Amino acid sequence: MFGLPGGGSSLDLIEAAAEVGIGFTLTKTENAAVMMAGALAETTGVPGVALMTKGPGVANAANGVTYAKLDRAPVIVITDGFTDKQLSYITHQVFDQKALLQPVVKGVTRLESDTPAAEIEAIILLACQAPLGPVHLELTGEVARRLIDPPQVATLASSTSVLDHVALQSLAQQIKLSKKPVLIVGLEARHCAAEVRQLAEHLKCPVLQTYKAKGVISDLDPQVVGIFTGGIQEADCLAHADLMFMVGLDPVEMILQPWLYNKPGVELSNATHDVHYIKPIARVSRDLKLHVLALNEQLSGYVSSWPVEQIALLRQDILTRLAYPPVQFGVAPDRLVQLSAQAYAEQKFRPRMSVDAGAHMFSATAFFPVTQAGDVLISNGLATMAFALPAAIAAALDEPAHPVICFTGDAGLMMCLGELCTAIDSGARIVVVVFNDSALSLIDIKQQSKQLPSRGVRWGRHDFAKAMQALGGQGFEATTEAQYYEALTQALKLQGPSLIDVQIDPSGYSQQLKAMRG
Ligand SMILES: Cc1ncc(C[n+]2csc(CCOP(=O)(O)OP(=O)(O)O)c2C)c(N)n1
Repeated sequence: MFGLPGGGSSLDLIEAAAEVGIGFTLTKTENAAVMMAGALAETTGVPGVALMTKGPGVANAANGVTYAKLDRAPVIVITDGFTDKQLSYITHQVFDQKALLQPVVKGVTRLESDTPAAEIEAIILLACQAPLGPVHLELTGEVARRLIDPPQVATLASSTSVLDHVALQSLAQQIKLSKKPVLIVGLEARHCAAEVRQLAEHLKCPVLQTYKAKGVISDLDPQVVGIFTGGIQEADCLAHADLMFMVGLDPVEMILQPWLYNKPGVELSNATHDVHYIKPIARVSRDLKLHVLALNEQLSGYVSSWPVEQIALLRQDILTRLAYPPVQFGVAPDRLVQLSAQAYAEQKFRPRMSVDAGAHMFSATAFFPVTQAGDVLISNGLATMAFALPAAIAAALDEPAHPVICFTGDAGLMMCLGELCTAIDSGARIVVVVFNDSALSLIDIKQQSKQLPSRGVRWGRHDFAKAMQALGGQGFEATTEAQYYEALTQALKLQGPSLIDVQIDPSGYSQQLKAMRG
């Protein structure tokens, strides 16, 4: 459980959780608490819990809850509330909390019925139905302290899976007819990675994965060509294909631009979405894992006709195009990320990363290979800043043996700087790597491309290494590749958190953006 308690139901909940062995991590903002609960849910598949006070606590959590909605994270958001009696005389901190969160939660409940255990069960099930997302539990102190008969043993009734034979057969048929399919893997596939890996092995075709799906099929696998965003970077690969085969892809994962590809598609997913870029010629929209398993059987004997060398060339070509141009000072973002991957390999750590919103994200997602599903934490659906640090902390606390590298811009870090204290207090094994370019670079390059004067997007240099040291953590500074590698090598040996402030020359970002999105 993550959160920032108030005086109502929060304290009772923390106490009750402790009694059954559920730990509580105190965060510095409610926004970060929901992000941490969501990040944990994204990596483990188990719903996360975030708790907070009423009024300002709820209002401050709204961005985090919106992340959980658009990034498909099942989170139980427990807020304090007012009783009807209190509402008859109190106006201080009062607003319609349920209405504030209503557009971004899948449901709300107050545990006021005679069967609160059933209410809890129903709300958790709702969070775990595709598309996964947050639910709101508004709990007054009075209701939290209510004594009830012990509930029957809660059994979360999972819905029974049913194979859609007809639709699956028509989908398999389309694949068998195609010579050069491309497998496009999306976020839902993180929870059936083994089955999707088997599928890729059958098809022997190029694989594109969304940011969140990176690692479903290991980036070290030669079939993995790169990232799928709906941008220009994957266009070459798709130009040579005759079928787009989308597995677990959620349209929320694609960038804000019209669909570029004039190719037929087939789709396997857990949920349908009212707004989508493409109308597949064959589709199954439920029980992804079951259908991937069944499809694997149907496809035995089928192999695509992609030459291995062509796949390798496509992969190399994307990396070449995304390379950062030469820098005038500091460290180039792509080199920074490549050196990070090298240090992980050298120390034999499983590569795990979180990344924030901003221009630094281009290199972080392209040049840091991961090998397991869930090892890239990124807010993509909402694409909110101030996500990478809380997400890294949650993932590190869950699996302390493998440090998490947190790639963040300086603005994104400043938006959640207090969470460095959470990392220090909780001993989270993370390395925060600050791409320090003293600018909102992603916005700066848009301003430049409009040929506007530089206004409102830059600031003086802040020293985040010293800030980390002042807070009681380990802070390093790097202005060269050698300094960075040395600092990271030391940082990865620590059992707790550290931060490396790296000087970045942002002049190459616009070229990289063009290579990615067109
Ligand atoms: C909460 C939030 N506010 C604003 C934005 C819009 N936005 C996206 S990236 C960005 C700039 C980020 O700057 P920084 O963290 O320094 O990263 P850089 O682009 O410099 O790599 C902004 C303002 C956002 N995505 N999320």
